[in-house]
Amino acid sequence: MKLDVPRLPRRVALKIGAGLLLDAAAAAAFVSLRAHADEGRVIPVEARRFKYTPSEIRLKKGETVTLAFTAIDFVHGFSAPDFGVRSDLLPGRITNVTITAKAPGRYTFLCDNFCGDHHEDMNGTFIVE
Ligand SMILES: [Cu+2]
Repeated sequence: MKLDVPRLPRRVALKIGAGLLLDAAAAAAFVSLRAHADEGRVIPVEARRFKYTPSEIRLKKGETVTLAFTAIDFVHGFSAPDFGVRSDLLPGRITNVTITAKAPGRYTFLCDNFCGDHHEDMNGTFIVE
């Protein structure tokens, strides 16, 4: 007995395949947008000997933000002890650090990679309101 398996014409099969791929791409884009939205607004911060710009960053209580660091002249560090985060900031790339401002107050962040004579002056403040 011959099994009669229906076969889709090749062009239709290709179209269905492409459609599934597009759906997968759309779903992936949606997921990455969602992930991005959860990381809050993006605040660009430049790190160079011996300062961060901006050095004062205002946040709202409960706000989650992503700090997008660009190191200009050295592998600076970023350490925010009150937020339990630190990162190396490599020149030539953007380093993203996401933090959540839990309680109002002033919190210091600082460079924790020795970067020269005024390294200890390289710091900044989060002001959470
Ligand atoms: Cu530094």
